[in-house]
Amino acid sequence: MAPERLDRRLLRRGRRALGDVGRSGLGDVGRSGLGDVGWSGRRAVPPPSGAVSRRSEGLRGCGSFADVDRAVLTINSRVYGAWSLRGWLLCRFAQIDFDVEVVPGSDPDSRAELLLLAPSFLVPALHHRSLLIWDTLAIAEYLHELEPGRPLYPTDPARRAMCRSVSGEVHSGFHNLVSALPMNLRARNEGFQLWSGVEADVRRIEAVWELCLGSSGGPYLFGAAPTVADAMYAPECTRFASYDVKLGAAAGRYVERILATDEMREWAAEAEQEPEESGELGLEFEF
Ligand SMILES: N[C@@H](CCC(=O)N[C@@H](CS)C(=O)NCC(=O)O)C(=O)O
Repeated sequence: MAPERLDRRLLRRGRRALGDVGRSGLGDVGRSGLGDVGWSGRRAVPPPSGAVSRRSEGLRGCGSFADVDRAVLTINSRVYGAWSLRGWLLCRFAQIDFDVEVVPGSDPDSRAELLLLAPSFLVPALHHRSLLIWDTLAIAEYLHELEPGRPLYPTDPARRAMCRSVSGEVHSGFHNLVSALPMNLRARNEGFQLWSGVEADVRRIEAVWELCLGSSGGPYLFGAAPTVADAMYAPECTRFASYDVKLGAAAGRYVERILATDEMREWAAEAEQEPEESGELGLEFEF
């Protein structure tokens, strides 16, 4: 979209959204004009009573959001969004009450607007109380510290350190796997050929799982309850199933177990309802 067209849209939306902000009781309205615009275009209309309102300036500072009790997790796609899935699982595993807002990554208008409003915008992002928390591991740490229904890390310090280590590996690595096998819950690629770089990532993931399951006894990576590590590796389970990746017995059982959890079934069922149009990007990128 041409920048000037986008500017005009934002100005129009800004004028409408300023009214919304007033209605939602945020106060301190209109200081910076566009800086106070509602977060996504879909919030340009007055939100229903009790709905969440946000301000884009909050993305540059954690404390300037409407104070809401019920958290809102922003994701981009249930079919293609590996990071979205991780963030959603963390919220489910932590047993918090939350709503989901989907901002489709394939819609050029909404992408352009999000980037213009907040260049660092990434999903998942969790809005809870007056905070916006982005980056999946930051969300994990936040939820863990919240002392929710269920702790997200093992209680034993040594096992907690290991859980953080293997979760960090997903966060910073497996680039070959991510680019060659994008998460796509609609894909079924029988006999998919892996190149050696992907093969190395797959074998490393298998080794991590075997180590964790061997020392914890399973069924989850760190024992009886799911932790951050299970959320981080869940998209890899879907990839291995989608791309027909051959695994050893323990890793294969782990994939089946994760895909059969209530949480993954619920996610997959909702993914089936997702409109087809977000497909283009999913073929090439993980998002
Ligand atoms: N390290 C980030 C990765 C998040 C990420 O890359 N998110 C993608 C989509 S899943 C994103 O928002 N990309 C920017 C964009 O699509 O505009 C995290 O842990 O949350």
